[in-house]
Amino acid sequence: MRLGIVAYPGLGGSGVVAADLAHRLALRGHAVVMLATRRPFRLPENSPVRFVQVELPNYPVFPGPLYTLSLAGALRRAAREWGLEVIHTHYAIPHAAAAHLAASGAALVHTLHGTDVNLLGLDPAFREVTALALQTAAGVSAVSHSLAAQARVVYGVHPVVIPNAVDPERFHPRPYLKSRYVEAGEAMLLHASNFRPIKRVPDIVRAFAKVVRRGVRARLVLLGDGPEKPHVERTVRELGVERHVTFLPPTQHPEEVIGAADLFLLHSQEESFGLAALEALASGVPVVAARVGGLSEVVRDGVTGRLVELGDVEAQAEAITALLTSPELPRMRRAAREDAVARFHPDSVTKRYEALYAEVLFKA
Ligand code: GMT
Repeated sequence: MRLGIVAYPGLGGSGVVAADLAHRLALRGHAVVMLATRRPFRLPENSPVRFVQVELPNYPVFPGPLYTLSLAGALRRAAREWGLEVIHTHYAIPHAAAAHLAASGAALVHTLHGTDVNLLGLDPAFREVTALALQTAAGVSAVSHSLAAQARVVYGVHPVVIPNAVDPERFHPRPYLKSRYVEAGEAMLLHASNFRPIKRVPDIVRAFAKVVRRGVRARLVLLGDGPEKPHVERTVRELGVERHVTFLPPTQHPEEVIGAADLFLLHSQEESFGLAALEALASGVPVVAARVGGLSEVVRDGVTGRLVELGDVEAQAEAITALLTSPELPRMRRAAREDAVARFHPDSVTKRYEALYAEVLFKA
């Protein structure tokens, strides 16, 4: 097939999912063009995917760069030049509307990722036009059942659920790297994200401080960067746990940090899927997280991790302490990896997207 894939190129999960998918599809023999404002950081240098840069021309008469319009133009040109049969966008706002506007003749498939439904999708500035684009598309998918249910309410569409995938060859246990990050005898607790307010990273620091106060020897490694980082640093200082916390900048090789951890922590306000949690599970690292959105579809409570109520920092601290001291931890680590590999293997997920493309082309 000749496929065009659209995504945000940054650190966000939707861009990672799109770039990984584009690369796997190209390796399976499809002609794949990826369109974004810059080369997605997760697209390998030697990838057979062709990259087309979406320019952002700005003129004094505009209130700002017109991303939607330039993307629509780039899609129309790419569809003509490469004979695209399917255009597949990741993150609906504004990608679904831009693809609709391009009227390129390719079948349109849109994958919903999270805040494009339950946050920005609620904004009257975006909702109606995005709903129109989704309702008239050939196919819509969502990364979890929880998000699909929200999309039915917000946009009046019935997405097929295709979960995100994790590469088990890349994300696997790496306990031999633990000494890079923590001292001997310390447990390594990891959180990785883009430090946006929705991630509630200060709550993770609060739970961690309670764990330390219980006398557990542990280090919290915070991997990533984003707007909330100053707030997180302040919380670390206020709780007096500076000596026990390490900040790491974003890396091209998160697998080397994730695979070394003992537990992965999340306390997001909303999480349609939780790609980082899945990467942890595949790395044999159980997850302790707030029970929100699609996380209960990724983490099996009591089997591959523990889920606590949102905002219950005390319960999260208790769950962390109990797991670190439990003889069950090695069994949970094995279960985490086995479950991630069995349910979220890239081969099966890629085949599900191929089946969706085949279905929309058949209907066209
Ligand atoms: O929706 C967002 O907030 C951004 C998006 C992204 O681009 O990172 O994240 C969402 O998509 C990821 C990939 O499908 C999911 O793993 C994240 O759970 C989801 N984020 C939220 O729902 C907050």
